[in-house]
Amino acid sequence: MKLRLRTLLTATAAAATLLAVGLPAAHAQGKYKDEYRMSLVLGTAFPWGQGGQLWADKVRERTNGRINIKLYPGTSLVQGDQTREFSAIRQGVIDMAVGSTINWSPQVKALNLFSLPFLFPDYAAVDAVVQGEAGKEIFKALEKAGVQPLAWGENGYREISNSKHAITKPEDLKGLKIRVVGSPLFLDTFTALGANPTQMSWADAQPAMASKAVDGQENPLAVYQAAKLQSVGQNHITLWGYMNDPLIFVVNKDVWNSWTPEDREIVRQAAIDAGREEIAIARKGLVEEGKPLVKELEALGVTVTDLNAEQRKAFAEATRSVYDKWKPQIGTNLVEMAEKAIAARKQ
Ligand code: X2X
Repeated sequence: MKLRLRTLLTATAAAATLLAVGLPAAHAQGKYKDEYRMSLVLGTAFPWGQGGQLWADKVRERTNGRINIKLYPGTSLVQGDQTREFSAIRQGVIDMAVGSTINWSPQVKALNLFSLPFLFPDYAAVDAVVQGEAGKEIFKALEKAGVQPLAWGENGYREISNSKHAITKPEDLKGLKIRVVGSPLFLDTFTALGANPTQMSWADAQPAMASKAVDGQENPLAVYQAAKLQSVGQNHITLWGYMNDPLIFVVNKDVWNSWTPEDREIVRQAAIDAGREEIAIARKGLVEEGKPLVKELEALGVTVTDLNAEQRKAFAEATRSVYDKWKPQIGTNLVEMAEKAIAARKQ
């Protein structure tokens, strides 16, 4: 009897061990949802939204429909409030997103790196940072903040436009009411330039331009073109390349953990592929000889001022105090990592 009980106990323990080994994976991989909600600020008329669509299509195709993603542009899952998007991803109101570093920078300090005025002289500098060590550090910061980062995309170099006059020197910005995204670094930059910055969401920005409640804004030329900002009086654009706004493909942590390792790998690779394609779309018309996109905007009657190196330097000098103030807040190590990658870039 004693022996039989022991045998039984041993067998039970063995079964329990087997279960325990098998269970974590089974537990972690929960039920798949019928639909996953992807948040975006800009829809498929823009490179940003096209990046989201490419990602969703590749995932659906490569998982044979196991993972079905629906796009929610206009940050509609957070009622258009871009700066609340990151918290909503973390909390699971949003399953996944292709988001701007600017919009998430209030929650993830490291993301302010990209808003440091005049850090990125050219696209090679952007690539050296996001695809290098600094990019990996930023992904670690995002993971620590509670989301799963997968790949980089790009909104683009943010150029300034306004309805009043051509801007060639910092003094030209004096007193201009400029709409900026809800991130404190932008208030510092535009205040340093003598402008009058005002924070509002993208949804509010367009009516504000139309009613002349604001004089200007800053966004990539591809955004200007698709949003037809010439039709809300933004007739002057200055190419100053003061910052580049990358996009990041992310997934909510619980959603990520609910997928099998194979599906996670499919979603990650699809994000990397979609990101690469999206970056090419975002740069289209700006990297070819003669910048065809600039020509297209000029053909609409828009004045495009391309700053020369010396003019650009005047803006960089006028905002140097902002760079110096924010460097320790972002993390001196991270900023120096980026500066070194930029200095060592292949051009
Ligand atoms: O609001 C903007 O300016 C936009 C669309 O570029 C971002 O979401 C950062």
